[in-house]
Amino acid sequence: MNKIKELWIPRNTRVIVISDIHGELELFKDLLKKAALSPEDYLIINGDLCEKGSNSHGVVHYIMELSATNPNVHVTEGNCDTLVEDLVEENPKLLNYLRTRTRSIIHEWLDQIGFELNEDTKIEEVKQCLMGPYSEEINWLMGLPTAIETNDYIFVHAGLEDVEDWKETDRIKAITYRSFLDHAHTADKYVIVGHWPVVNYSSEIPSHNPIIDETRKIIAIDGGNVIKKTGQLNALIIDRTTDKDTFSYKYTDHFPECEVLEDFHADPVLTGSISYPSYELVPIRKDEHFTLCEQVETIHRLYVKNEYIKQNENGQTHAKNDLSCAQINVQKEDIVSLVDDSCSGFDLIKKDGVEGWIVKGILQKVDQQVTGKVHTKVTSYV
Ligand SMILES: [Mn+2]
Repeated sequence: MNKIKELWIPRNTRVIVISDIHGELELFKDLLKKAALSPEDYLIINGDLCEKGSNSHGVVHYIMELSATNPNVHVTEGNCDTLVEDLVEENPKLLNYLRTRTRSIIHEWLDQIGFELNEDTKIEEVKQCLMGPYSEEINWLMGLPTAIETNDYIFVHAGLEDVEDWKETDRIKAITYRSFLDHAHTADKYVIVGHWPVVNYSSEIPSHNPIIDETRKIIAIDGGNVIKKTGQLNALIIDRTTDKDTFSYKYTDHFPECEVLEDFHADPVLTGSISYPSYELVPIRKDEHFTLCEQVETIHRLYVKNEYIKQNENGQTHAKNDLSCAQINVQKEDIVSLVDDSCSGFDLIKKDGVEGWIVKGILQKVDQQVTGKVHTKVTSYV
């Protein structure tokens, strides 16, 4: 890759890292409030600002503003942000992409200028009508670095190749690498990536929280926002004190918050999760609320919530979705997010980014205005 930006980040400062915003402007703004971003903090946006969510243009604009007005805001490119390159290079494949995806920054731009795509539209026409009004955004996106190297960290959207000099990593691989935590790299610094939802790495109770792997020197932060039904937008917070760095995180999602009214003790037999693409199941025993199943691909035995099991026309049994098969402990006065209260006997919740079932009837919705879900005072950005 040849677009590597060098950056020196001093000690006694905070670094906030957010990736994979995917057009979710309101979640992003809420997250900056939750992380209490101040102008002295460094803010790194680690790729995939646009596509898949409802307001890609809004996110790109907001971050362009932030980086123009604060020298501590830095952005890397993600695979979804390179779409504008296909436009500029008049790649006809972009039209196929636009015909199958409804949510794209290109669709938003075309809507804004009242241009309708039809079967005869040529890529040259699309380019011609967008380059005038949106040249500033297009040039900004195309100028983003692939990686940012600081004194202690490397920020890159998806990963690095395991080659002698990490800077030789192929640019496309750097922004599309799958499952980077299962690989290795040769850099002598922590590599911080997004792109691959961390819940895909969960083996027991599914968690959407950042994973810090001290041995491999990798931090994976993609909470699966937009991509996973139960995902979230994560902010990794690096506190740089005089002698060491410590890590913490905050997240936002679209689920309503509830207060727990009494303790619930999870049945430890109910653990594990189902995730794409291992949906095929063989039912063994059906109980009132859960069915003991064998997951065909992994031969794991899992208790799957009855409402999430379906049969296809060939009589095969499948899970409907990615899903937690775990129960989790909660205590009176915990604040949790309610993911699904439509099933019998149990509600699906997230507690501190971890997803599982608790018995029905012990949650009370929190009035978010009154309790001040987002209570942190923010100084300059939002
Ligand atoms: Mn990506």
